Amino acid sequence: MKISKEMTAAINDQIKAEYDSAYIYLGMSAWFESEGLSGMAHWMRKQYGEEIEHTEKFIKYLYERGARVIIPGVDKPKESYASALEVFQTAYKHEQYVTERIYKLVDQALAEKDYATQSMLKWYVDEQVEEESSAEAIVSKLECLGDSKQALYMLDKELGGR
Ligand code: OFO
Repeated sequence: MKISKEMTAAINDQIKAEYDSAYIYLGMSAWFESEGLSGMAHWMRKQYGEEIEHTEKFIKYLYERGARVIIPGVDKPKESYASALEVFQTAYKHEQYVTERIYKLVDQALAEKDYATQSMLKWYVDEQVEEESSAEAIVSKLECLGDSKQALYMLDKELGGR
């Protein structure tokens, strides 16, 4: 069964969203480097790599379905932040937004009775649980640290081990 034009367009749109995510995290990584927080910069670079993998998974899926992939332009990410807490709060909010997008894709696949796309999307539904929970856990830790520079550097070291 051929994938619909509408589903193909929606997945291409999600490919752009995943590239945008990758760039957002790369931008966050660059900001952490400029702040001397190399562990957090490393964590964000790893996240960048994961987003590229998410992108490539969608691209491969469209190829498998014989559909046309459109490689998108990427939005320029934000350059600076007020604090490490703001960065991770932004990351957490962003992942909630991506989850909503994935759920909309699932809704569309269900409406179209596109069982193959539903099955493929299950991986992303599960992945988003992990994405949200890891960002939220770091937000909680940063909220506990308050203004302690020492605790911030200890957390930085911990995140460098990702
Ligand atoms: Fe691709 O999950 Fe984050 O954005």
